[in-house]
Amino acid sequence: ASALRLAQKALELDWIVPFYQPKVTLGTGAIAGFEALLRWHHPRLGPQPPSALASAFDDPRLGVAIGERMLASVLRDLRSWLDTGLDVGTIAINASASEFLSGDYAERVLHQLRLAGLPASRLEIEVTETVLVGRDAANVEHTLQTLSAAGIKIALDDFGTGYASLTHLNKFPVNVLKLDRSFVGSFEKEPGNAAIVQAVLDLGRKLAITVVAEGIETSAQAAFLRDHGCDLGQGYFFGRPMAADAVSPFIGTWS
Ligand code: G
Ligand code: G
Ligand code: NA
Repeated sequence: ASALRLAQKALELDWIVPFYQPKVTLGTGAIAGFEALLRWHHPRLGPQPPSALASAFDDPRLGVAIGERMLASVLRDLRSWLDTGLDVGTIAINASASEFLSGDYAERVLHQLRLAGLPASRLEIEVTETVLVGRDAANVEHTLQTLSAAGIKIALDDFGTGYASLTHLNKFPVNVLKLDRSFVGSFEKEPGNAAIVQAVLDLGRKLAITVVAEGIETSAQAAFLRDHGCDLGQGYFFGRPMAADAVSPFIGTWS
């Protein structure tokens, strides 16, 4: 209940802001894009992680309202970056289950893109595999196909932590797998996890799906993943989630 009240307040007072975390092409070191991550801006305490709001993501009304606010802010930021000639690559946003299954999610995203005058190819949508499992399959399929046909990339988030995901890779238009950070953080100590990482990378290669490793914190992890054919990396080693106004300076000092 308190998460719902907080979410309501954050929406009313315009406390919801996207932070941006870089994704890096491991082979070249170039910035490939950013993931937008929700922060709520407490007037005294500053930017807060989304955990206190998490149960509001699942609320049919608030989940959709929060997602719409995030998308609008992200598209506004993207518009201003492109207008100033800054190449930020592809921007990924997270869709909660309540948003994704709301029935007209794809149409609303495409509508906002058109209003902002932005090409769909700039946008990637991250969904967890639990969003795709055991629900209204026709609805999921329609939403994925509509987004995909428009040129928006679909990423499967937290890959490897759910179940039944392999069937979804063939059934649905998935462009990106995000290898969960629980594997990335532990493969050096647990050989079993190194094997899982390798298996996911092989799978990605065979299905022509881009693999992003999440939670890279050390240069050794980045090197291992690069040497084993992982396309992209994300994590504190490359950069923490940052406010929109820090993105241009970050890109400026990167190369
Ligand atoms: O940013 P942080 O590391 O604290 O994110 C914690 C969790 O919240 C992650 O699983 C992330 O996917 C989720 N999350 C972050 N931003 C959003 C958002 O805008 N929408 C949804 N649905 N989930 C988000
Ligand atoms: O599941 P998703 O990819 O949306 O999760 C993103 C979450 O992971 C955010 O909360 C973000 O702050 C966090 N995160 C990003 N990079 C790292 C990292 O290198 N280490 C850890 N522990 N968390 C990270
Ligand atoms: Na995500």
